[in-house]
Amino acid sequence: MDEKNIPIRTYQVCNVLEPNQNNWLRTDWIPRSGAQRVYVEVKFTLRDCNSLPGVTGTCKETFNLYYHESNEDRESYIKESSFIKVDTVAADESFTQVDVGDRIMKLNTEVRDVKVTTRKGFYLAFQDVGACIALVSVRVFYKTCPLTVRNLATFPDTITGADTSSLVEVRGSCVNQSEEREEPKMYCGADGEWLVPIGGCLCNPGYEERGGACKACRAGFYKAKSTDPGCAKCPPHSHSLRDGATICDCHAGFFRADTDPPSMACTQPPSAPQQLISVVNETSVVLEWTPPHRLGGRSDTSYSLECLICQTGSHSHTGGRFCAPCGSDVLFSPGQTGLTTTRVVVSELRAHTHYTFIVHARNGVSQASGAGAAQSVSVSVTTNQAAPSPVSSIQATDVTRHSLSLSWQQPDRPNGVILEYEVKFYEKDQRERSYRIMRTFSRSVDVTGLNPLTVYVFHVRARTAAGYGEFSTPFEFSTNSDPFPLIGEGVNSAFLLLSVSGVGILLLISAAVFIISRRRSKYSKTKQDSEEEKHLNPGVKIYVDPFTYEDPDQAIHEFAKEIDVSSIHIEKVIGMGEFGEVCSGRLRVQGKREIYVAIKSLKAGYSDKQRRDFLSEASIMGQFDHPNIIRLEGVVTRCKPLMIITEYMENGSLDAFLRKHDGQFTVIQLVGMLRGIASGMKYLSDMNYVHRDLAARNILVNSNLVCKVSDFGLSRVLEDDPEATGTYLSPGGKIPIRWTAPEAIAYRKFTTASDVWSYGIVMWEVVSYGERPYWDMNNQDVIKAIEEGYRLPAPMDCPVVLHQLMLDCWERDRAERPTFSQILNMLDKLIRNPGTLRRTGGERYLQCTKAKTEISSSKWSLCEWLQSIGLERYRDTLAAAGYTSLDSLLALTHHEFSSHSLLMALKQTCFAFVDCI
Ligand code: ACK
Repeated sequence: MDEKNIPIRTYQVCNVLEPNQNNWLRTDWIPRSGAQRVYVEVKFTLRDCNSLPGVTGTCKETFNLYYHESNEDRESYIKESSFIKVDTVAADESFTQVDVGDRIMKLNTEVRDVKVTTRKGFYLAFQDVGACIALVSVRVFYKTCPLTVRNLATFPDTITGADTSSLVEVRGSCVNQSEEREEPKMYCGADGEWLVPIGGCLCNPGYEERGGACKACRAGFYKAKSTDPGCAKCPPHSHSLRDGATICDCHAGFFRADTDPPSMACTQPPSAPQQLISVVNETSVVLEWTPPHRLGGRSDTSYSLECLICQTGSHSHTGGRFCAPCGSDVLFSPGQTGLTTTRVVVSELRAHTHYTFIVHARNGVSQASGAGAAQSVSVSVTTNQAAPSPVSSIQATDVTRHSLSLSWQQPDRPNGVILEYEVKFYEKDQRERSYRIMRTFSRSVDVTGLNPLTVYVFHVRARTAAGYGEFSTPFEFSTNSDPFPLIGEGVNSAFLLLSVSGVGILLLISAAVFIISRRRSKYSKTKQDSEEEKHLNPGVKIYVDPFTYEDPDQAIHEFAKEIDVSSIHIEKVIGMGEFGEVCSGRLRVQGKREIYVAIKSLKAGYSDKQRRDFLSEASIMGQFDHPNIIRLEGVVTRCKPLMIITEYMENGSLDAFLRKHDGQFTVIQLVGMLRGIASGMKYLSDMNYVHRDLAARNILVNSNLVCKVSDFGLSRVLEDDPEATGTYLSPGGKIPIRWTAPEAIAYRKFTTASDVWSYGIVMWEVVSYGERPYWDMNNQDVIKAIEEGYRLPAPMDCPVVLHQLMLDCWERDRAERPTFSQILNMLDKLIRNPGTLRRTGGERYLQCTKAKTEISSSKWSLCEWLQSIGLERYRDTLAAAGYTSLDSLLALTHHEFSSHSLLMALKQTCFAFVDCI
C-alpha cells in the first residue's frame, strides 16, 4: 500500500536472518538520448534492523546502486563485475511515515547522478546485501536548460554538460526581423539554469522590440537604424502611411536635404532676403540686407550674389534694360557665394555704370525643392565717377647719358576720358627728397636733363575729370655713359635743384596754412545762418515762404498740382493729424501707374486761418524735390474736404518704427538711415529752409528703410506738436524743448545750426531705438542740465564716432556745430570704413562697476572717479555746486540727489551711479 492506502507493486527482499546475501535486480537498457549525466531517483522503504528481533549481525540497512554502459539494448547476461558502483544508498532521516495496517512504513527518496558518456545507453542495477527492503519506484532523467529568448536571440532547449561544474556554451540565433549586434551567447549550467547572456540582437530598421519579438512600427512612426531605441513619432511636417517605416515622407511642399537625419523635421527653402540696401562709393557698392522673413525651419541659410551689368535699352529684362553678367574682375568681399553674413562689399566696378545686384537666399533644401527666383531680392545702382586705376607698366627706350624715352599703357580702368598723365621721377639715391614732375597728353614722354650712369625711379599716374588716380608702382631705369645724342643738355642739375626747392617751399607754406586753419575749428568755420551769402550765390534755389503771398491760393497753385478727387481711392485711416484724419489709399493719374499715397484732410468747420495753415504745408513741400524729403503728389482744393496727397511711407514714423524693431538693425543700417536724414536736411538747408521741428517722430520710413523728412508748415512748430510746450518763455509760441538748441529756446534764434542741434538729438533717438531724449527728466531740468554743460550720453553700443558727432551737434556756440554737408561727408566716410564704427563706449559702463568697488574702499578722489567713468568734464560744475570730494557725494540723501538736475543727469549717464554712491 502506498501513502494513500492504494496497493502498489514493489520489488522486495528481506533475507535478514541469512548471512552473505547478494541479491541483484537489474533494469532494462535505458537509451542515453544525448544526455551526459543522468539522475536516478529511487523511492524505497527499509526496515529498521532494531525492529526485527534476533537478526543481529546479519541484518543490513543499505543497498548498492550500480550502472553499466552499453550500446546493446538487449544484453541477456551482464557479469556483476562489469557494473560500476554509483553509491551505497542508506535510508534517509527524512523518510515519510506511512501507516500500513498496524505498521508504520517510512518511504525514502534518494537521488544519485552519474556520468554516462561512452555508450548509447546503460543499465542500472540494485544489489541487496541483507537488508529488508522494498523498491517502490525508480525514475531516471536528465536536465536541460529550456528554450528561451534573451536579448532578442533564441536559445534552444539544451542538455546540460557531463560534469556538475561544466557549462555548455550555446550560441543564440536572432529572432525574426532582427540582426546581430554582438554574437549572442549564453552558458547552460549543470543544474539546467541559464547563466547571464552575452551579446544579442537588435530589431531591424522599421521594427522595435515588443515582448521579446520585433514588431513593425505603426503608421505615423518610424525607426531609421537598428540601434535606435524604438519607433519614434514622425518629425514635424512628415508622415508614414504604412507599418514598418524606416523614414517618414515629407508633407507636400516640405523637403529633406541629403544630409538631414531622418529625425529632423522636414523643412522649406527660405523666403527672399529683405530690406536690401546699397551704398555706392565711387566704383564700389556696399550691399546689406536682412535675413529672410521665413527661414523654412532651418539654420543653414546662405546667400549668393548675382551681379549684372546693365545698359538702358528697349529689352524687357530687368525693367527695360539689357543686362549681362559682370566680368570676373569684379571683387566681392567676403565672397560672392556661400555667404553666411548679410553684407558684401562689391568693388572694382566700372565708373558711371548701371548694375543690378540680385541676392539669393538658399538653404539645405533649396536644391531638393527646385526653388528658384522667388527667393531673391534685387537692387539696381549706378556707380559714380572714379579716378583712373594706376598705370601698370612703364618701358624706357633711347637711353643715353642724359635722357631716356618713357612709354606706358593706358590704365586697365580709366573710368573716363584721360585728360593727362603725370610722370614723377627722382634719383634713386635721393629717394623722394627731391623729385621732378612732367605732364603729357600722350602715353610717352622724353625725359632729359638726367645725370649719367644714375638710377632713376619713375611713377606715372593718369587724370580724368574725376581727378588723379594713384601713381604706378616704382619703375627703375639707369642712364648710361653713351654721349650720343645729348638731348636736353641745357637743362642742368642746378635748374633741377631750383625747381625742386621751389616745390618744397610751396609745400611748406600750404602745410602751414592747413595746420592753422585746422587749429581754428574742427569743422571749417561755418556760416550757419548767412542767408545773405546764399542769396548772392547764383544757381541755388531758395525756398519761398508761402506767407509772403497775399493770396494763399496763389501760392498753393504755384507749388502744388491740383488733383481730381476721382483719381483718389481712399483705403483706410492710418492716424490723426493736426487738421484731421490721415488716410492711406491709391492715386491713379492718367498716363502714370497707380501709386500708394497718404492723404491728409482738413476736417469740416475750419477757420480761414486753419485753411491757410493746412495748405501752407503743401506750398512748402511742393517746392522740394529730393529723395529724402517727403514728396508732394498734389492737393485737392476744388472740393471738400481739402486734401494733401503725399507719397506713402509704409513703415510710418521713425520713432515708432525703431521702438517696434528694437535692436534689430546693424550699425550700418542705422547710419544709412541717419545719412538719408542728413542728406534731406542738407537739401533743406541749401534751400534756406529751417525746419524747426526736426525729430524722429517727424521722419517717415518707407519699405526700403529710406528715411524722409516730413512735417512742414510754419505754425505747426508753435501749435500742433504735442512735444512743443508753451509754458516756458516763448511769447511767440511753443517749442519742443528736448529737440531744440538753447539759443532757439532762449531767444527764438532758429537757424540751420539749430536744426543741426535737433539732428544730433535725432541721431541719439535713432541709435537708442526710439528712446525718449533725457528720459523722464522734466523740461525745466533738461534746460538747466544743458545750461550746466550736461549732454546726452552715448546710447548702448553706440560707436564712439557717432556719439562724438552728436556732441559736436550740441556745441553751445552754434558756429562751432558742423554743417549738414559736413555731417553728410562724415557719415559717408563711416559707411565706407565700417571698421571705425566698431569701437563703442561700452567699456565705460564696465568702469562704472569697477568704480563701485574702488569707491567703497575709499581709494579714489572725486576727480579720479569722474575720470574713470569718462565724465571728468563735469568736475568743475560739481565743484561749483559744492561737491569736491567723494564723501560729499556719499553724504547726499536720495532726495537731495534727485533734486539736483546735474546729478540727475549724471545718474542717467551712468546707470551704476546710484549704486556707486
Ligand atoms: O507713425 P505713423 O504711422 O506715421 O502715424 C502718423 C500718422 O500718419 C499721423 O501723422 C502717419 N503718416 C503721415 N504721413 C504719412 C505718409 N506719407 N505715409 C505713411 N504714413 C504717414 C504717421
